[in-house]
Amino acid sequence: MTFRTLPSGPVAGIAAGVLGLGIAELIAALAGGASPLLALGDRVIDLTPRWLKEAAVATFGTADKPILLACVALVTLALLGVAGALAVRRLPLGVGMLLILGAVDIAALLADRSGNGTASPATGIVALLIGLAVGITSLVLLTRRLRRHDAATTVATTEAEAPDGFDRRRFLVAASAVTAAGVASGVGAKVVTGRRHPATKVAIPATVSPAAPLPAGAELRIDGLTPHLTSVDDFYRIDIALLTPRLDVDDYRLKIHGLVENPVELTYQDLLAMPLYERRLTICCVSNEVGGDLIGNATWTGVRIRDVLKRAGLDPDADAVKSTGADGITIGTPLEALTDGRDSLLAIAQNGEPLTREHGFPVRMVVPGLYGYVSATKWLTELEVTRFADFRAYWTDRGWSAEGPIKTACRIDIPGRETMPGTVTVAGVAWAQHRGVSKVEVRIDDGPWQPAELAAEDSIDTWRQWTYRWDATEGEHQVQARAFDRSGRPQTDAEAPPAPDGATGYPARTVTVG
Ligand SMILES: Nc1nc2c(c(=O)[nH]1)N[C@H]1C(S)=C(S)[C@@H](COP(=O)(O)O)O[C@H]1N2
Ligand SMILES: [Mo]
Repeated sequence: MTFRTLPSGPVAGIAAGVLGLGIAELIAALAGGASPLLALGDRVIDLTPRWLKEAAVATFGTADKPILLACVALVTLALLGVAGALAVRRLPLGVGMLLILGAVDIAALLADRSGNGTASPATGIVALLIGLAVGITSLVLLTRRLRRHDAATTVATTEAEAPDGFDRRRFLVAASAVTAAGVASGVGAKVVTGRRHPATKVAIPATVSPAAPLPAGAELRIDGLTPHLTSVDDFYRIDIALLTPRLDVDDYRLKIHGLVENPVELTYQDLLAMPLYERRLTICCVSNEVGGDLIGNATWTGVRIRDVLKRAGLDPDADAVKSTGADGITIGTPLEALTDGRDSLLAIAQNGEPLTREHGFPVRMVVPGLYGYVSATKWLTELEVTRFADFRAYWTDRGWSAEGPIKTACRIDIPGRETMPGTVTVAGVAWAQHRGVSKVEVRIDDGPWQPAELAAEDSIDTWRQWTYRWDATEGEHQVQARAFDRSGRPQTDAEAPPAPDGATGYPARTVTVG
């Protein structure tokens, strides 16, 4: 089917819809409203069942969001096409369909969690209503001649079937112009939002407590082995933000409220003026599969969360902190993990540089020993001191455990699936955050478990490299590993998926030697 033979009804529907959406986006952007399109995308993310989300992440990795947006766009275009086809037959049907699509988007805007920090859902709804009016008007006008002769030809779709007085060329010119105007408005909206949030340069003041120097022997420098420190570029990224929030340090506010003696509001400057601590911490995603790479170790600089909570004064009844990110996420963290003396930080820098937007600029939480979904809130805007019994967080609402201590685990980095016979270096990383790794063992096929050599311990809050010399003989072999924490407990061999509180099982690799 070429453009010339495209059925006119759907073409009219799509053109009118694109213009309506483009206008809605542009008005929302100019007036500081929430984006109707992104609200829809957010809603789809939030309503996606867990199994489908896991399958999507497994298949597409971190490209899951662009792919989701493309799917939402395709489905929307298809529905607009149907609206156009209906409008040719009976106008009220086509208009009704646009109204239904508009209502769905209004519902999404009302439920919107993101608003990208500052955007107003109400303004987004007004923008959408104006866009809807423009879209309906365009649909009426574009299909007018197609409908006028409806009686003569029941379904006017292609040129051959077109009614008298219908100039297909003129129609296509009009439809293209309408579509182009819609696309131009959408591009304009993007430019406006980009302008409003210029990247801000910030300088990180000196810390009162720099990270301890890395012990000699903590970095084994083995080819193919994960480095002890993860660069920001290589650091995994997981979040529900369709559009990475852009927060401005000049109007940044962190609210601390709830079960406190006096609620506090801190600016970015207030945070910078507090004592800054620098620590290496390994953070990990609960969705990490056995052997997976959703884990990274960085140097974080920030304010201690307990110092901030002390300013507000804690109510003894509290047992949790519910934190909120500008993408609308809510995360529940045991109060104990924030006050028991471990290095829980409101981080402002990663590896010595201000946080990148992807990793939570300007302020995020990092908590030793807890999976990210219960502790590592990025784009942090709010800390509510509360009780676990009194709230549900984003992920706990979706079936994940309310508490998420990181499970003892390890990963085999090398060798790959094929190697030469002889002495082969087996190596990887092991972690048991806030308990510490005391031992890693390796097993070849059904042989005995053998101790691996451990790199020097950086701290109990970071992962630890390990290595093992294997006399590999020709053939196919299975290499397995397991880690022990400082209490002497090995990681469990019971295989479990990531949901609801972290995957378990020994990492294993089949290696062909020859
Ligand atoms: N605002 C916000 N913070 C968030 C999330 C999120 O979706 N939104 N995801 C959490 C999860 S599940 C993890 S594993 C870590 C990942 O942090 P990173 O992307 O910097 O590696 O961020 C946590 N903080
Ligand atoms: Mo995560």
